[in-house]
Amino acid sequence: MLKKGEKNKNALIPGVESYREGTGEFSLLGSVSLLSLSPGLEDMARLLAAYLTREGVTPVVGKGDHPGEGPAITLKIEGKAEEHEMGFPDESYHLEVQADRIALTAPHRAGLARAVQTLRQLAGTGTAIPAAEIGDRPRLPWRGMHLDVSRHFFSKEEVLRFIDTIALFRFNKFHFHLTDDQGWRPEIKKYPRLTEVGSRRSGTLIGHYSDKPHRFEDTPYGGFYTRRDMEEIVEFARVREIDIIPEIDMPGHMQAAISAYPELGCTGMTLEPRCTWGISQHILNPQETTLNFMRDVLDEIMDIFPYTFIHVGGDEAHKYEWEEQRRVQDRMAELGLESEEELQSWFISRMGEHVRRRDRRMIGWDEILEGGLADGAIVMSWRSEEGGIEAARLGAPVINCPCERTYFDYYQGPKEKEPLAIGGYLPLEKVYRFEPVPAEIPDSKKYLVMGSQGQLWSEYMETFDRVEYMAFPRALALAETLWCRPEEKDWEGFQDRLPRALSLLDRWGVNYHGREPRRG
Ligand code: TNX
Repeated sequence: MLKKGEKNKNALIPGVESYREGTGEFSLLGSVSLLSLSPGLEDMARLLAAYLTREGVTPVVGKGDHPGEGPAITLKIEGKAEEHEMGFPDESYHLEVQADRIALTAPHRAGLARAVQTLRQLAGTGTAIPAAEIGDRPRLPWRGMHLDVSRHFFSKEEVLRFIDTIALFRFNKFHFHLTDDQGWRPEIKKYPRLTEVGSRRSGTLIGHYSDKPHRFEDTPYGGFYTRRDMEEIVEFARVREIDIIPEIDMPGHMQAAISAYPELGCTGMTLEPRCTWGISQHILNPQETTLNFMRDVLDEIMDIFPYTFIHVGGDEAHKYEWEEQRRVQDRMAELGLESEEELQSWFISRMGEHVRRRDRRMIGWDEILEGGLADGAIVMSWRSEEGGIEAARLGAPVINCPCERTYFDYYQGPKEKEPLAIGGYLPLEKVYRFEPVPAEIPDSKKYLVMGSQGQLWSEYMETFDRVEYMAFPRALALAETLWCRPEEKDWEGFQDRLPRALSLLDRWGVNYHGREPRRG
């Protein structure tokens, strides 16, 4: 990691742990052979080849244990992977650039995937890469970005593009917020009405939710992902060693599903997917048929998304309907539960058991602590850091993503100069200075904090261009905060490196805050 005052020659974001300058440079003009020296790396070699082609290099992809004449780039699994106490793969890597060779080595594919992205950054800044030796590894294993595709829908192509952009900054988790009151996005074969009815709303709020009276744009709005789309997204992320965390938000935030299948709700009322923002008061009923329905949904989701972590939401569930409905009160009595919070906790616990049966782990927003934390659950602390501190005290793993530091739907500049956003104020420096492991957690429990992630709630992000505008460069600050150890972080150095990183975004056609308007 380059220290303050150094020239930040490599301009990498996140900064790397060690960088030693060599002599000479590897030219990016002309042809280069690209060799995978270990089995099973062909996909990664092809990915790197595609990146380099964009930089004007002509890569010839091959296999074998020994590069021939001429410049070559090699990929190899090498060394003993370190065991992580939470079971995450070793993401360390080594990258050596010489005049006619670039060697990428890592003990695990995950590290090699990070090395590929570091090389993608190095290649994107000129016609040659200066000789150097890089040794690198992340501080924290959970470095994520979240995207809400319910409030506004983003196409498969846009989602792929987003994953490819966050990969560039060595993120390794993509939290896919697939369902909410305003639209159900994943196709579920067993329950086709979820997308037939639940993916389309009749209109959308104009302006801010707090502007009264509410005005609506009456054009129907919708979109969903077919199973094939989701499989393609999974494959795209797999090559880049990014895990996708699908979220099916329950028992609140379910108005779109209840619109499609009214029997899931408490009142039997005919509903439509919600056209405005804010929180719906409609909630799932806690009958066994509803639980089975959700188990079926989770089964299909787990068939599509092969990763360990499954998110079941649990946030902001208004419990009025539970309080008012005789049927629900009877159910509570039958289950021996004393409060609606306990009922929510019971509901979430049933989902947790289901997920565990398939050897997966359940994540929920911090509200899942209320009424008792489900066994084995992981807590995503968003309202503040308190939920995370409490969860760690209970011995539960934590993703620490408090809104005041990680909500990229907040304003990033003076309100008068920015396009409409939800509110709040989260400038770049405040993201950079975020310490993801709360000091209040005793040292012996700090390992439970797996990391953090940036949230992109899309109420006020009508287009994908706006998503990128809100995400970048704040995601770069977060990436460095999660990758580098606190003593390696350096706000001035980060700012020096930023223009080069932004020029990479320009090269890849990614929008960001502070970008010069496109000409012509
Ligand atoms: C709270 S964060 C929500 C979302 C909203 C967001 C807006 C969380 C778990 N729930 O439903 O989109 O605030 O910032």
